Amino acid sequence: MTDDELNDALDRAARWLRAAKSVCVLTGAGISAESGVPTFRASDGLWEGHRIEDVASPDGWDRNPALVWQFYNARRANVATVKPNPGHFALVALEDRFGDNFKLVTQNVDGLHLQAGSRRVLEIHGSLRQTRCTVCEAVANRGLEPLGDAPECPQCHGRLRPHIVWFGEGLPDDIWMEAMVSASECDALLVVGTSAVVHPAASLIPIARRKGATVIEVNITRTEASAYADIGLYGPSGEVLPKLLQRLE
Ligand code: BV8
Repeated sequence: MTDDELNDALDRAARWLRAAKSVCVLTGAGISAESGVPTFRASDGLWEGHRIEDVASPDGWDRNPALVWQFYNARRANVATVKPNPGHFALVALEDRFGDNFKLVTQNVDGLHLQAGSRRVLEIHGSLRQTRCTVCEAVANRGLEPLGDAPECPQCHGRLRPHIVWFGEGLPDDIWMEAMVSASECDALLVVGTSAVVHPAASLIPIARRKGATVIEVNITRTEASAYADIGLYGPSGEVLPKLLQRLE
């Protein structure tokens, strides 16, 4: 996208956002790329030669729970070394502008939105910081401390698993319902750094569009979401989102 095309698209996006009463944002791995968190696409969906669906799934867990913990401990260790980037902070400023008429729905489990200061956040796929006991179901926030590849529940000594939604698992009903309500009631939906391939998260885009929301895509390339986008802002979100907020201010 040329600078002129981007500037024109930024002007149009800012106009829509100024007219909007409520805003919903859907983010994916791309918003954390500039912080140093690998995306799923970038690794061709592979981790150490394993298809991510194989380590991030109930079957993978049943087959080899230690391997699954190695996968998540590697990501926890990576996230412990990174910081939110200007893209995350721009969304904090957007939230300040819309207050309770704002919701940030993220597919990311890295916790960088909360770390940046976002408050109205729905982590629909869970968080790397949380564990769940496979026996007593206790959910605990363990931060990013190293956990080893067979951590036990401090209460019942049951085996702990990451409190994360794996492929083949349903999203928590309450969080998913809140996400669908936000997408169906917003005037503008920002779709940032997602390939929009994974469901049901990707279905929030046509839901918002069908309800008349303006869809604004921010990505370094076109995606499955582009067909629903009224405006495409193609560039790194860490550069494009601050420019969008500047235009709003
Ligand atoms: C379920 C947690 C049933 C784990 C994740 C309908 C159609 C097709 C398939 C399905 C369907 N319904 C269900 C399925 C199956 C499956 C699915 O969607 N498969 C896909 C692969 C086709 N869905 C499920 O299994 C879901 N569960 O259906 O259960 C059920 C229902 C009820 C009751 C019981 C059971 C669960 C899905 C959630 C799985 N968990 N994460 C973990 O993280 O380890 S999904 C995980 O992958 C992420 O959270 C995220 O959602 C997804 C990755 O997508 P992105 O975040 O978009 O990342 P990606 O790398 O793909 O793209 C990055 C983008 O950023 C790119 O576009 C790139 O261009 C851009 N980018 C890069 N750099 C930048 C940038 N953009 C801007 N700036 C930059 N600098």
